[in-house]
Amino acid sequence: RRIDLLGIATAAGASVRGAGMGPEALRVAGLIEALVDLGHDVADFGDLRRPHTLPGTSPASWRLPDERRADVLDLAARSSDQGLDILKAGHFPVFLGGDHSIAMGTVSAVARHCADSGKPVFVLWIDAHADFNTPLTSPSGNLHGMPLALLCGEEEFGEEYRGPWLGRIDPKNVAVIGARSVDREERRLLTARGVETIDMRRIDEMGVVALMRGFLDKVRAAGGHLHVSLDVDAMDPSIAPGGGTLVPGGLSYREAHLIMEMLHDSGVVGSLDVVELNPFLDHGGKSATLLVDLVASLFGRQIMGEEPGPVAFVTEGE
Ligand code: DIR
Ligand code: MN
Ligand code: MN
Ligand code: MN
Repeated sequence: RRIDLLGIATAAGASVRGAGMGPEALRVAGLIEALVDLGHDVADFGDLRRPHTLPGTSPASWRLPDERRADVLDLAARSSDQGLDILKAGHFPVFLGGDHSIAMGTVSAVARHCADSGKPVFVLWIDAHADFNTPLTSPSGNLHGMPLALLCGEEEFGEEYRGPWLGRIDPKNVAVIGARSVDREERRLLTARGVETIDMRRIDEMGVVALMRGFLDKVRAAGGHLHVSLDVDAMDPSIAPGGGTLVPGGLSYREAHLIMEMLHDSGVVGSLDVVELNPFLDHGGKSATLLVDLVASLFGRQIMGEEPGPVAFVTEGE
């Protein structure tokens, strides 16, 4: 099955700049080579981005919240449409962020695609945060803390967030794993909507295997499409320093890989986001390299596995 890469080069949803460089850092860290080496066909569609500074607009360093929201929503509409095209072609989309607000568009693409085929959509949100704030509950106002709430149908978003690009998911089909920084009102919403929140304490007590099995069994029983949204800050900052909102006490190297290995073996994953990598804050590509290795595990790399070897690199537009 062909893998189509689409970068969404933006930090408009974040408070810290730099995540806009994420897609290129993932390429430099060898993402395409790793996938080709596993025997996959890969096409790279380049990056969606917004003009940096137009006459009469602010430079990025003092861009106003309204302008940043316009960037987020424009990119969401475009990534939703382009993601839908990739899925319709039967390819596996890998969306390269960008801050986590890009999931407003990427998950929408998946929801729209599956609405056509009647397949239930499940989402595994691997993140230190739950990203379930609304404009009313958010303490920061940053849109990268809100994508899940929008996608799950929370109503406290203005008209400008609605459009044919927006898809909807069922909060009961969402699991957040790796959480350890959840805001008070956000926590109430998660509980009220029935989002399964697998926080770090549960992982400490039960281990990722039992917890992942429970969720994957549910997806399989429903015959669902699983979208995985991987935020670099899910991992412990000691192994993944390249993020703007780091929280101590995250997933270890092996816990993160084990999640990816189980996701591969499940056979139910149909789309992926890799988000919040901030190359400006990263230490010599450490986090970018970790993310590439994690994606490789998701796509079949095994410690004792046999690599089929390179197959083909499809150039843009083919
Ligand atoms: C916080 C931080 N919950 C917020 N969220 C982050 O601003 O809503 N999400 N960093 O990735
Ligand atoms: Mn996030
Ligand atoms: Mn996060
Ligand atoms: Mn974040």
